[in-house]
Amino acid sequence: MIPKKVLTIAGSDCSGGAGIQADLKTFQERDVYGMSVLTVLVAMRPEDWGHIVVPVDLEMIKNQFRTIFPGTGAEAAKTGMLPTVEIIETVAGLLKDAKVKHLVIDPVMVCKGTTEALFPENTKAMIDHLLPLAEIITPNTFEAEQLSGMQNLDTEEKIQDAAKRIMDFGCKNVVIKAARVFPDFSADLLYDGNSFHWIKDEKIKDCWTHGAGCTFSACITAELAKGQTVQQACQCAHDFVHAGLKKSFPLNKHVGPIYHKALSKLV
Ligand code: PXL
Repeated sequence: MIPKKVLTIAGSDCSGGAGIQADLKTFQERDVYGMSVLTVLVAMRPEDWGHIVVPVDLEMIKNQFRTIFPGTGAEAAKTGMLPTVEIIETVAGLLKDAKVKHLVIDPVMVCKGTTEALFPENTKAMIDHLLPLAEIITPNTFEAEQLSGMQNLDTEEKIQDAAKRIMDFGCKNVVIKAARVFPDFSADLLYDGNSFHWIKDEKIKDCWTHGAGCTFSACITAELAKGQTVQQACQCAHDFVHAGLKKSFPLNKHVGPIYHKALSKLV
């Protein structure tokens, strides 16, 4: 059995919980062959966990991409942190030419532990260039607010409305991660252009969450590569992250990642 090949186009989180590191751990757990195009290096100051962000040279991003397309091929790809407008436009152009079968866009705008959007000017570039290519886009509620122009996504109706607005930018499916919104349950909303599908679960209180978003989109990418439907892939990603959150752990005094091995240890 040859495993399906999948690609992540994302940043390096040297602390290992998010970014490329989370994606590759997830790919391994989901039994697909992970490959990477590195877009940015992120380091964290040990004193306050402030982020130091260094974009990768544009030519080197193109060279890495060519190793995979046309050099190798992949069944599915995802994007994560794309640090500049120029990199977003370049990656979008490369993906368009490569005609990737399944494309998952994780519109990373913030890192956990920081409150401001890292690169606010990138939102428009994502909307213009990346969203029209996406089979599915996976914003959290903050990112969904930025993309939809809505505020305070704190009810099911508002979240559904935001999903509709985001769909208008040309993607085929939207899944909004709303784990923190409701006091008594965690929830993700999948919208396919016709109907709303809520995935609800028990609320996990006081858990560490670093890397949950990257892991969620990576799991969807892996499952689409293996031939699952979008709805099956989202349910699987929900279960994978939920199990990982239950076993998340403190890494140092600033952050704690989800545990990528949790689901496979359960079954
Ligand atoms: O969780 C968002 C994220 C994505 N990608 C990289 C990151 C982070 C947050 O730390 O470092 C590379």
